[in-house]
Amino acid sequence: MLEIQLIQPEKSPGYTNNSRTGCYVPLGLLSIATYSQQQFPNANIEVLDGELLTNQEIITRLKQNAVIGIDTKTPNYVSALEIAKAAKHRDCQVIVGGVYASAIPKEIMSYRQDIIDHVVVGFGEKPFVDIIKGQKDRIIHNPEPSFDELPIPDRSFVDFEKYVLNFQQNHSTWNYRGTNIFTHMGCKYRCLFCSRSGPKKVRFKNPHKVWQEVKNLVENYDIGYIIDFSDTITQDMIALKRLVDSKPDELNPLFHIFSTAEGINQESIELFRKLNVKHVFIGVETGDYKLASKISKGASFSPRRTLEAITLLSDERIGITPSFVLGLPGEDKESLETTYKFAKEIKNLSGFEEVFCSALIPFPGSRAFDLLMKKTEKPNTDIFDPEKTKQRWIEQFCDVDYKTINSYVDKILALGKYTITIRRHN
Ligand code: B12
Repeated sequence: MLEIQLIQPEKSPGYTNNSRTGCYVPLGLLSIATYSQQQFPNANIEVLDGELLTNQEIITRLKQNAVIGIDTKTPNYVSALEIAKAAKHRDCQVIVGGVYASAIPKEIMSYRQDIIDHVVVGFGEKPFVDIIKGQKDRIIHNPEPSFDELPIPDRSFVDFEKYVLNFQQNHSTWNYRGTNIFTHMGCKYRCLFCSRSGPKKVRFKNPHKVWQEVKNLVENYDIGYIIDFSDTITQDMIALKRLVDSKPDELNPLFHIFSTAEGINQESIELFRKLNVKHVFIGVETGDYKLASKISKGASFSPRRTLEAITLLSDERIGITPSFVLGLPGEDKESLETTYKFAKEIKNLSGFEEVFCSALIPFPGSRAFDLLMKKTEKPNTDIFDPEKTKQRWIEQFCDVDYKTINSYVDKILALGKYTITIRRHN
């Protein structure tokens, strides 16, 4: 029998958990699992998630001669390699995909051809099935999504209730049964630090299909809070309006969405109200005007514009999750202090509970990574450890040291109750 195991590795050794850990189902893998099951009805398909299992537990469960698909992110790539190696020992076929593999497919293929058979760049559903059917190319590109042809991800491949309970436990004051979906992919902005591998132009899913998925989550899983983990929902107002207009009246879960400050105005606030938006994740990044102008987050991006957007949301009683990136080019002690004061001002204005803050990580695939590689010598490796790359970036681009930046990360995180960061502790 065809055995397929789809895996999100545990974060690499030393990378810590945060308030999001174990709360959200691995949707990309669920989508690949659902499509593969449709194509191979007799296959035995399993999804193993390193947000709930240790890498060791995952390795113990690997089957002999299975097809193994591994999702890669920069902070889990070392763990991904550990799994790939163990899978090869069991004569498995090993396929990797996800944001990290999509950014450096050639490096991966040249350093890991002994343990990795194929790298998929972009959307994985069809290429994964093609490989099982015999496609021989080692690197396969699929940059455009095929939302209309793909089935709705089937949540029964995972222990869905476990994620919902973790979400409740990790966000105790919200007391919602929450889960994640996505409505679109791709982003028109080119933020310095972003490495999301989506299509160049934003693509929204068919709104009726989105509501069908939401209906299923509300009616069959008793979900009351939906986190749309897409890129930025206000970047195409026509598509957003279409989504809102096709919402069935009787379907009213709360929504958590992502938006840039630029996209928040009276028109979008009106749509948020109709959508029942409870929280907006908003990239504040910095309180410093000069640094803000260097990020490429839209022509109007500035701390003033951000404050206007948050004021509009707060007046409407819509909560926010602000996100800060410290260590922008030219960052110094003074700009860090300015950003910290700005974060406190935002706290007073909005009373936020959830906050994201990290030192800038030049993820492969981001402009920051390219800038760093241009300035220093590109190491001969396929492993770009986030913490090390972060330190090299700070040395090259900032006028303040790593330790001081981290102390400000901690100060900003301390303003929130639910905190999200990416850092390795040794
Ligand atoms: C939701 C989310 C999470 C959730 C759920 C994770 C999940 N697997 O779905 C949670 C909160 C748990 C999470 C955790 C982390 N995340 Co996260 N996450 C996201 C987010 C916002 C959306 C992902 C999503 O659902 N996309 C929709 C689905 C359908 O697409 P997809 O997952 O990308 O999968 C498609 C393709 O990538 C590809 N694919 C993926 N895997 C595979 C595997 C194979 C074999 C194949 C063939 C193809 C393939 O095919 C899929 C279907 O088309 C993205 C940002 C974004 N907008 O993409 C960040 C993002 C992917 N996460 C990121 C990071 C850093 C993390 C953490 C390390 C953070 C942390 N310290 O906790 C952890 C790592 C957890 C782990 N154990 O590996 C970064 C990755 C940056 C990078 N280049 O490495 C991103 C890009 C956000 C960012 N900072 O910009 N994340």
